[in-house]
Amino acid sequence: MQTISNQQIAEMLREIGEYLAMQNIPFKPRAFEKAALTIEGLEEEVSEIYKKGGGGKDGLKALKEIPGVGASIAASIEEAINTGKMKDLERLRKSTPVRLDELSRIEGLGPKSVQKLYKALSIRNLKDLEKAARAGKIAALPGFGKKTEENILKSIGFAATSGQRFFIGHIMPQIRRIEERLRLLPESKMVTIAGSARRWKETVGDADILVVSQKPAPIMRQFVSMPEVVRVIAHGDTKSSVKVRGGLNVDLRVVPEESYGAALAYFTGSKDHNVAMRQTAIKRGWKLNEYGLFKATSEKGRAIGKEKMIAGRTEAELYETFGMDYIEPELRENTGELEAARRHALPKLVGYGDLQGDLQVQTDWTDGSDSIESMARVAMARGLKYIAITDHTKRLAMANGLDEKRILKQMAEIDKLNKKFAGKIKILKGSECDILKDGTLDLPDSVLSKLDVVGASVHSFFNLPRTEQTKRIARAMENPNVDILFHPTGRIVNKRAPYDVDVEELIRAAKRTGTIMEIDALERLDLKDEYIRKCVEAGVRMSIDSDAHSPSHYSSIEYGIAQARRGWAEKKDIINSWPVEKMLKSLK
Ligand code: DGT
Ligand code: CA
Ligand code: CA
Ligand code: ZN
Repeated sequence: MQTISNQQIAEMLREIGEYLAMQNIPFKPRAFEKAALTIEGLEEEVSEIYKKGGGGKDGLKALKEIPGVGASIAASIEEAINTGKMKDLERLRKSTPVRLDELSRIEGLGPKSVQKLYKALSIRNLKDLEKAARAGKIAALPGFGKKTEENILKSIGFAATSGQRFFIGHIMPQIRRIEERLRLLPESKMVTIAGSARRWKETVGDADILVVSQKPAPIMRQFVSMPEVVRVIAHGDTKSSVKVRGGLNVDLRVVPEESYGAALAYFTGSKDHNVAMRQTAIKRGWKLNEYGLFKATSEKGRAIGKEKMIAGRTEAELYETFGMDYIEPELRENTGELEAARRHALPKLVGYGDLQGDLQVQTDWTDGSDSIESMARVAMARGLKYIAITDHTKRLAMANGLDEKRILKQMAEIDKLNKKFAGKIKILKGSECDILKDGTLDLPDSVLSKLDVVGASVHSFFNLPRTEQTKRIARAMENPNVDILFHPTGRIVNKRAPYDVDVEELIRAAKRTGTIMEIDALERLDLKDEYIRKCVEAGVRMSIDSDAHSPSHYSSIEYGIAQARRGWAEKKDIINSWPVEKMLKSLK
């Protein structure tokens, strides 16, 4: 049986939903989108859920227990697990000769505009689209215009340059499964993910895995014959390389235990960090490589051509021999971490278990999949002490955004739930309030002032000129009711470039106004690491939020924390690592 990833299943479901939306079928598209949202965030593989359920009829039943998955979607998922395909999707693809998977990656092109483009200009794929845009044909279409055409061309450029690397949030589960597979082999003594994935870089080019073993041959054999392997690129004695389903390349190295630390340091990188470490070694007359740290031995001051290994069994030992503190992988980018380690001045990074709350959570009051209560229960089960319910506001009509009346109703419901959950989890009243074009907000201050946590965010006018965009957002931050600037730059990793904005000016505005800057973990990683570090340096505080639209999305928190660590953030910088009272007091 092939193993199909959650991501692949989610993409298929989403594509079906988009085809249905193109045909103007009501409600159903939303159901597919919701199921896709849930599945891509699940920690357990759907194929495992099916298998564990017993496959067949019982497996199908297990699938139906996944929230948002009804009988017909479950049947499609079962098909995908068994055959790698969904008949409904194949049929839709055939009957609509448009490459929706390609075209809907272009920012601003929804299923309906794709259909218009097909009818008017016979645009079927990205190539057609680019040609038409370059010829100025799209600008001439009613409802499109010059601006849209420019954006399409910009977006095509972005898609072309960002396609080759994998978003860490999508690829990490697959890398971990391979790691787990290798760990189960009796010949492997230790297994560690290295490379950019260990550094939690936002995108990963290929996966690097290190195994300690005295018997590399059987490990190599089993590695190249894993079920997910689609191509063996190299099969050596201690080094192999494969391509797995979904397109990721995985490099495996087997090393002896005495070189483990040196090998891990080397293959963790980054390359720039390694080069700087090696130069430090050379300055001291040592030699550093993936086998260890060596010193030339001498007799009576003359080198005798032999080298003595002085460190390399563990990374800690390696850094210690250099007189440095241990450098966490997230910091190894040669951006000052070596000096800081020498001066014993490295930050004490916020830890993966340090978050007590989540300040951006959506529910079925708007475009989330689940009720406030079930989002709270799942948060509780994950060990969170508080969450802020931050549904969208009315300008986002597509997401059924809340107006004044509905948000007041929601607040009353939260009061009720808080009585029920007293002492277990605190539900905060919040909002993800739209920032309008002029920097004013989508809800009146009289309502915002009643909430515990107000996040403000940009969901429109992405293409304002830089100074105007910056002013607009800064104006929203000046509002005394705005506590957090949600996803400050609007980017989505690998999918959407940030809007043109002066982030340093926003950081200054945050400092001046006491606004918290968000690290939005779900798909966005916005702020990104370099801006997080600027916030840390400026003394601007941040929150790390899941932006969950379904319970499974809480798992994104891990990637948000990783990004914060890459930005040198400590607990003191992250307000939702604090107890709820202290966190609330720190808001405006
Ligand atoms: P990626 O795969 O592009 O996301 O980034 P990495 O960092 O995983 O890079 P990769 O897979 O090419 O190599 C893994 C590690 O091996 C890298 O982080 C550092 C080390 N490495 C690779 N090539 C070199 C090199 O030419 N010099 C040094 N010093 N280290 C290297
Ligand atoms: Ca790599
Ligand atoms: Ca590699
Ligand atoms: Zn949003």
